[in-house]
Amino acid sequence: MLDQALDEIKTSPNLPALQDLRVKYLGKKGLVTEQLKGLGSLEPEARKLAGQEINKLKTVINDAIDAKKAELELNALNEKLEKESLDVTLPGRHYSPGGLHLLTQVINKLSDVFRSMGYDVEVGPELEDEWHNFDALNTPGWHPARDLQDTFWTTDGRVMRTHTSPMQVRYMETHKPPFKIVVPGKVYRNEALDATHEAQFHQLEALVVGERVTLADLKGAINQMAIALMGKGTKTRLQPSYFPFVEPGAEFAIWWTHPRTGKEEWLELGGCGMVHPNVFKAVGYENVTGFAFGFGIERLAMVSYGIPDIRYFYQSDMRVLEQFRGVL
Ligand code: FA5
Repeated sequence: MLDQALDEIKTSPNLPALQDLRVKYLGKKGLVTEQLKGLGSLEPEARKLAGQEINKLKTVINDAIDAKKAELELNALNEKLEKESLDVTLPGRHYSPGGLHLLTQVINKLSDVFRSMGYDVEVGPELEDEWHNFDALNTPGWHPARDLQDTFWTTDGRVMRTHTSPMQVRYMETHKPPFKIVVPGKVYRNEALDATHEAQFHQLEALVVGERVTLADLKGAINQMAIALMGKGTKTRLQPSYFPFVEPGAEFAIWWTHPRTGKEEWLELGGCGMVHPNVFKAVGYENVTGFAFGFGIERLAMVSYGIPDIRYFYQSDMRVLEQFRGVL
């Protein structure tokens, strides 16, 4: 019986099974206990010997069970610890970081440049009324310049702004000069799309109004912006042009070195000029002068980063987005 008992104890798989063996051998009706009960029928001398034998057997089985119990408990504890353990050597989960769109990065950079020049950065509505987008900017309904900016009208006669210039009017209606502001934002035009024309694009508008603001200040501001964007020694040029809301008006360009071809050339950026007296009249300003300029942000980004087609900005092509993640 001892061999069998020890064998069963040794191979017992877990604590409940071991407890069953304790009951089987040492319990009230266990095999060893039953043997003790049989002693009564023996002679005293034989009973003593048999009693000693059975007690020895009991002790051996009991010790074996206790030892096995300790072993099983230790195993269980180790298993539990293993389950709860944290393997700090595992590689972390990879999350691909998002990034700002190239246009957002360029707008942020431009905003920083102008803030450093003392300008406030403002935003305005993309859905405009005719007054702010055209009439107050000295462009009444009959004006041929309206055709240059054919746009999207809503059925109630409002317009998706064709440029950021309406914010000149909105800002002057609610603020007193002197001030210096820039307004980056989306604009919309009913365009035939091609590599350099989108129906939705971005502009940045600047407006400076005060008592003695001059054309020299305009040239100085454009120069300062160009130097901040392209570095020391950058040259700028104004060429006479026409916009109904400025007089005189000009187109401005930056002399720069193309980052890919290495060639130096004039980069036409946008329009500018001294605020037209009719615009001041429309907002009730007197005895002030001011300048304004506005340019296409895609245009600037395209030449800066060698982007050949404006449509890349709006196709959400991951290859394009990733190429320009965190460039600025
Ligand atoms: C204007 O929109 C004037 N509001 C600029 C201005 C502001 C003049 C203040 C005077 C004083 P223009 O229509 O030329 O001007 O557009 C300005 C710039 O926007 C262009 O030089 C070009 O860079 C960009 N642009 C115009 N149309 C598109 C288009 N369809 N897609 C992408 N960029 C465009």
